Amino acid sequence: MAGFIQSVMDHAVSVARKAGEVVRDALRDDRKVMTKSSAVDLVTQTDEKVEQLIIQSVMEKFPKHRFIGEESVAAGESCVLTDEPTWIIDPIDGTTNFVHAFPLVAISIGFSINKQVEVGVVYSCLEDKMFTARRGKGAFCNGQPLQVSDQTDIHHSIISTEFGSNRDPEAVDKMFCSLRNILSLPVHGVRGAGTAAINMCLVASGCVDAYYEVGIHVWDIAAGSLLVLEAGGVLMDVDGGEPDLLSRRIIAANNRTIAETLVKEIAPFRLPRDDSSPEK
Ligand code: LIP
Repeated sequence: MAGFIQSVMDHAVSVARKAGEVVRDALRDDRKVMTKSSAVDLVTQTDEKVEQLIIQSVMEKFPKHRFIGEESVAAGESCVLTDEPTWIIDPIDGTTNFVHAFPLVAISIGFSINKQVEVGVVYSCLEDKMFTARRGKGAFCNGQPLQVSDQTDIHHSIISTEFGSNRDPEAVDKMFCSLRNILSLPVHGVRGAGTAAINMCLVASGCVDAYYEVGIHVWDIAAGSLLVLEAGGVLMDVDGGEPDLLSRRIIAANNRTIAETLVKEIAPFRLPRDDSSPEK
């Protein structure tokens, strides 16, 4: 099993690096921007091209494995996580950043068996930072070990979050209520990388003490969730319960003290789960 997991990790790193070259090349071209669920939920042909590159490459080596890919789901494929070996892919995490040439763009590849993430790879391709984790084997950036911060005082912390593409007035009110509550604690600062995966890498790296978001999808956070855990951090639902990668809500923190403090300040709202059947 260990050899198999390592071969998955090696392949994920190799294909993420190839995908990063495609993304960097595409930045030099005009990017045809399309929209999905709303006028601010962006997708480009590069997102679709990179996802197909990754899926085709994996299928050649692991023909029986399953996939959950952001753009495949957007095209109508189901988003159901089974016990089968499954690659959970966000071809470009930070698509809005990519469209605007904002320099934080990641390829995020998680791999799960029995619904547990065993490998996480996040390639911040404009920084050339390869974040990797295998369950039980630690988390690394370009081969250097990662460790979350040891901060336990929320008043001395930096928190990251994103506002996503949801512009529903009630959702926006909840997001800003959470932000106001957290800023007023006070905290040292709030940041947003524009990509869930890189926000989680920053937690794993110890330079952000916690990241939370309501609205993300499993492909945004599968790889980053393992990076945070393997760097010594914790995952929690925004209501303090057990984390659920398909629930569209997450807190990824350096420790439970910081996470539980955020739970008290976040105004949660519910969204259809990633694996909920589309309304008829
Ligand atoms: C993005 C996430 C981010 C969220 C954005 C978007 P994408 O992923 O990384 O956390 O706020 O709405 O979902 O769409 O760039 O792959």
